[in-house]
Amino acid sequence: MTLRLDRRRFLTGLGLASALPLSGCFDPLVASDSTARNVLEKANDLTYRAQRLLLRSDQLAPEFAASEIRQPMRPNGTVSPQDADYMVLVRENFASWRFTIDGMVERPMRVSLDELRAMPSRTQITRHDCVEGWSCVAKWTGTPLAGLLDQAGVKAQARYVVFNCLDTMENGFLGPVRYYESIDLVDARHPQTILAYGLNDAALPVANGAPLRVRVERQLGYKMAKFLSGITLTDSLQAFGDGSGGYWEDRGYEWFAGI
Ligand SMILES: Nc1nc2c(c(=O)[nH]1)N[C@H]1C(S)=C(S)[C@@H](COP(=O)(O)O)O[C@H]1N2
Ligand SMILES: [Mo]
Repeated sequence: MTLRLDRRRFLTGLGLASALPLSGCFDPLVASDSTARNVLEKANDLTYRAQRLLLRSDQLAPEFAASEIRQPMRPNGTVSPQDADYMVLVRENFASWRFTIDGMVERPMRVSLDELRAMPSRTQITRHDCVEGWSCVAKWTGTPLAGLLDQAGVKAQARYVVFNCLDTMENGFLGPVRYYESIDLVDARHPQTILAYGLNDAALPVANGAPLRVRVERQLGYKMAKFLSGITLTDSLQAFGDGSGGYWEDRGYEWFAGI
């Protein structure tokens, strides 16, 4: 517990990323002073609450014409997980892969890729904006997360969906950890929030997160967890990673990355 807190404090001390919105997907190396950090944290909280007030909860992100699709979708972050269990799944074309829904649900679930493909689907052509400053328009096909949440029955006290991933991030002396992310239930139930298994009319390639990745169209790219193994419903993000709600958030990025 002490170790966890110390790690947390240390990482928070490094958390410059919110001051450098275009700084990209790398560990911030420069320490910021804590006054600046507090101001930034308040600003992030304000951004979140302001956007939640201003954005109707079902307001859609822009969708594009097929002629605007950029081929191929530029991959970023992990593009080829080297985890042994993932490599086995690739070899067998994800036949034994299962998507698990656990935590604060009435009915925990384990679903195969075929079962996900048989559920109601949505296709959308949207723009992916990476914090590094590049964008890419692509066509995504998947099943709305809201439908799965209804099947599992979200308990009243749940506030967040945590996305569990299969790729391990090497991050030096802090040791390897798996990528993870989280969103609130407003975004989880948004009509464009889909668990995508298709990209540009083909099966989702490994580079872009096979067999399944989430699309959260009103936020930045790092929220859109790839290589999913499942989701956990929770009322607190504290027990996951270093407690800030995502791999990059634990390294100083904003939890609410609205665009
Ligand atoms: N599991 C996992 N998900 C991830 C990442 C990652 O490294 N691992 N990178 C994130 C970042 S920073 C971006 S911009 C997008 C990239 O998605 P793409 O490879 O389809 O372009 O995935 C996000 N989701
Ligand atoms: Mo990104």
